[in-house]
Amino acid sequence: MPERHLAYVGLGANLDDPAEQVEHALLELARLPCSELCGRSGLYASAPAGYADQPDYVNAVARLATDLAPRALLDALLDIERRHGRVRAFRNSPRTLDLDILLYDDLRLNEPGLHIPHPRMHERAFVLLPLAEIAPDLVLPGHGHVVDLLAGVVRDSVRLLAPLR
Ligand code: PH2
Ligand code: MG
Ligand code: MG
Repeated sequence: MPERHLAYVGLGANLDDPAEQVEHALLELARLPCSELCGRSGLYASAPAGYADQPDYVNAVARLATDLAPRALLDALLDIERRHGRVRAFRNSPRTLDLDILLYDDLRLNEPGLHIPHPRMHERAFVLLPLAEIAPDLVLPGHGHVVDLLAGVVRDSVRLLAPLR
């Protein structure tokens, strides 16, 4: 039997009803083959990082138990993005849906198109806040505890939009 892995996925959207895009993507993550959605954060509203002239984002983080290898998981996430009409116009351009593998067990991987941990997650409040909500004790390989990282980032542009009930 294949081994189960624990992966964290970052979700982001800022076009075409972003909250709905993210909620629907969470349903699709729950339907991934050989995988189980075993945690999710609430929805967070955040100011755009990297390219300012675009709408605010909705962000969330999901936890997956999965038998999929990192590359197979990435392909499945790109498929979901395509189904949401994702268009890649330029770096950090607005999007209907972005799904990023943040962490995969304690793996460190750098391959074309696949960098784990996600190279900028440790400095992004819109990732760290939802991640700390569902996994406060988590350690990012090479960077330390989520809660410590969170203490070092500016987080006033991120707010909880829709807590889980
Ligand atoms: N994603 C980016 C660039 N900037 N800003 C926010 N607030 N949220 C995001 O998900 C985001 C971003 C590139 O993936
Ligand atoms: Mg991203
Ligand atoms: Mg991405």
